Amino acid sequence: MKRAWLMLTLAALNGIQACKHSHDDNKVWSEAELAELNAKWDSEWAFGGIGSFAHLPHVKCLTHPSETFDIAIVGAPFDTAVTYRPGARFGPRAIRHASGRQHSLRGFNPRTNTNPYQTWAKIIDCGDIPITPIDNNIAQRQMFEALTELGQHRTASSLISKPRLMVLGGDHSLSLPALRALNKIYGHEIQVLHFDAHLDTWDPNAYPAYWGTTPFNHGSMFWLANQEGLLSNSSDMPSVHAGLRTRLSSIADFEDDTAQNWIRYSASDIDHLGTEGIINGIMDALGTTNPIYLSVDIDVLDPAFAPGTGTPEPGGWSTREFIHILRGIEGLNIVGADVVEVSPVYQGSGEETTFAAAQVVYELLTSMTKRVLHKDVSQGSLGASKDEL
Ligand SMILES: *[C@@H]1O[C@H](CO)[C@@H](O)[C@H](O)[C@H]1NC(C)=O
Ligand SMILES: [Mn+2]
Repeated sequence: MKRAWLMLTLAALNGIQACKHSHDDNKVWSEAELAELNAKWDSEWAFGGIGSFAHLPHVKCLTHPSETFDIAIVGAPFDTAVTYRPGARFGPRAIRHASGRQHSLRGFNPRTNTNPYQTWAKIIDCGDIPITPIDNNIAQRQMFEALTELGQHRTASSLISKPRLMVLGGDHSLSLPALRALNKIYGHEIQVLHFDAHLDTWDPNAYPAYWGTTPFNHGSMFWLANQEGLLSNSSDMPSVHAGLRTRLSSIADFEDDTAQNWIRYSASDIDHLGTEGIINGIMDALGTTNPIYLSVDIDVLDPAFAPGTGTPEPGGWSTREFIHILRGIEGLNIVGADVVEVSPVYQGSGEETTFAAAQVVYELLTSMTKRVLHKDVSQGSLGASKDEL
């Protein structure tokens, strides 16, 4: 008996000793030990990790109001305002997935000689706005309130006074709550640069309306934005569409669009103006100081390059041509941007659409971070005021 008891006791003691190999709650980890853990385990392969955009740190910023950042990646998985193929609610996840090969350690962009993930700007992935797929009135409020909140977080850098928002859509209607949020944050109307096959300035009242109209949809949000006074009406502060090629109801659609203070570049303008002509036209219209909201509907690309979208239109730009144009407009003062209408279920198994969308985001982040660096160098000051409205 005694012997058995002794053995049990020894076994128990052994057990206690074995426990010593697991973490002691009171252990204080030295800097060196933590550094070693980081060196061993902190890296992520392109195909690994939980799946934030470009492996950036993820914080649920909406529940962490004191989190600081200079650029927030935020998903708006919403697609119940579309008129044709749905599915863009799956866009943010799929774009993040495709962004896996972007990494701060391999993010250097030779066109600017900068790595957008290693500049003055703290870029984080704020996650998704939880948006109801059931009720678009509630959905609009959720997007507006969330983007207003995010756009008022404190910045990490003193180079800018308000953080930039980079929204992953989602259908295109989300640009309206985004513009409302910017209007609330800056207290001023704004200009939009809009890449799209479609105008999206359609007056919802111009259509048969026996059953009533639903102005909040992905083809009328810029019409609503104009009605609400969110966009500038002044002729020296127009907004610009580029990449257009949609069929119209009649030429009156263009007249309505012009009356809403838009300038238009069609997809085929690239054939006679070239990418440089389009770039110059955009820069002449928008300048380098006015705050700009940049909205990229992925259907601006030809369906050969981006079939994963809700309303594809043949005859668009190639991904390479579009990226060249984006690089040419890097001088714009982009205060917010979106990449929308990415509907992964319709893309090919090579995931070309989401790779294109992730690359567009990377180019925009490059331009947003390079611009302030450049301003810093050229003006020799870190003043934020010129960068704001
Ligand atoms: C621009 O014009 C529209 C239509 O007349 C109007 O509703 C809107 O408030 C105007 N915007 C501004 C900023 O004044
Ligand atoms: Mn659109």
